[in-house]
Amino acid sequence: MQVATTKVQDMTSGGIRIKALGTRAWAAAVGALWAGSAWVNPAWANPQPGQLNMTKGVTEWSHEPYFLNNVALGVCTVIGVLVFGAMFVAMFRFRKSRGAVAEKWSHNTMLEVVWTTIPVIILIVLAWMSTGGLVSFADTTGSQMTVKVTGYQWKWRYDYVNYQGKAIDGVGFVSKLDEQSNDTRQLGSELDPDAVKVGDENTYLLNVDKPLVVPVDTKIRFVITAGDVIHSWWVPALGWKIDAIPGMVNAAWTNIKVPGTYRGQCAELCGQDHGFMPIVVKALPKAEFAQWLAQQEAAGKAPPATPATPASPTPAPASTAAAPASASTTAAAAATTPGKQG
Ligand SMILES: [Cu+2]
Repeated sequence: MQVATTKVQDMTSGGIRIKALGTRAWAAAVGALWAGSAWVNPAWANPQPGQLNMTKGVTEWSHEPYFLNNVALGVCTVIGVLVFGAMFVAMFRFRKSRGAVAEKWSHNTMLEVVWTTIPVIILIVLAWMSTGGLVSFADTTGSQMTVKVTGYQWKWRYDYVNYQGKAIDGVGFVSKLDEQSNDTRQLGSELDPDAVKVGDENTYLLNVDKPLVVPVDTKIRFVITAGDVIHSWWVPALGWKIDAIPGMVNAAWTNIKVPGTYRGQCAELCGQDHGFMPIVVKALPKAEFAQWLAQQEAAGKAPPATPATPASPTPAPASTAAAPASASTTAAAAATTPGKQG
């Protein structure tokens, strides 16, 4: 099994180099643990009403935080039972009315060493486990696609930057709360939130007019920022959320394994309509996505641009001044200009 390859690995993430001990080994171990069972269960995708635990998610990476959460929850439960158990035994069995007399000693070195060392060990183990996960999560190298996500009060903008090594031109849109949810949420609308549905799924405040469409089985890099205040882009099924901060670009990646529609919300209190800027990610099989993208690119170029007037005196010198005379740049400019207009 791959777990044996526990080497110190160099990883680059947003210009920060992090050395992670055994990240791959850890990722492989988690992968092996969940392999086979999980990808195919759509019930693990979107959180359900009344669901207690996290969702396991549908991406290559999402099982890792799910697993870590369960481990940490298990540790907390065991500690809770032991500590509260000891407390209740002390309170009831050794109470004054039963004639208990308090001991006079106040320190026990052995006991103090033990109850300091054990938590330290637990914390180190948990930190080691989660650091490996965080490092692999932040490593966006080898991405096959880039999408820029920008948070605004109170909507999201998605710009498709590149796909499979090719730059994408002019595909980007604003994604905001769907009309039915928006009508229903208005004060005094008297519309029923339970009636807002897509199929059987109640999508009140969880649907948008234009979802972010992405392909499955593709390492997608998200670069995330904001135009006004801090937002946070969170789709539980992807396994992470990341802050969208004005003036900063955060990066994260995902690789969705199951086609489907995954819903999320802004997870940073960002103003009065914070609760009304949902996120919808629609993951399509690769062929369908390629089709969708081609349509979008065509549509982006379709609007009748200003008539081609190459003789106009102002643009011509400006463009020669901006790109002084390299044959290849001129050719590139010549190639792109009609493309954009046509
Ligand atoms: Cu927000």
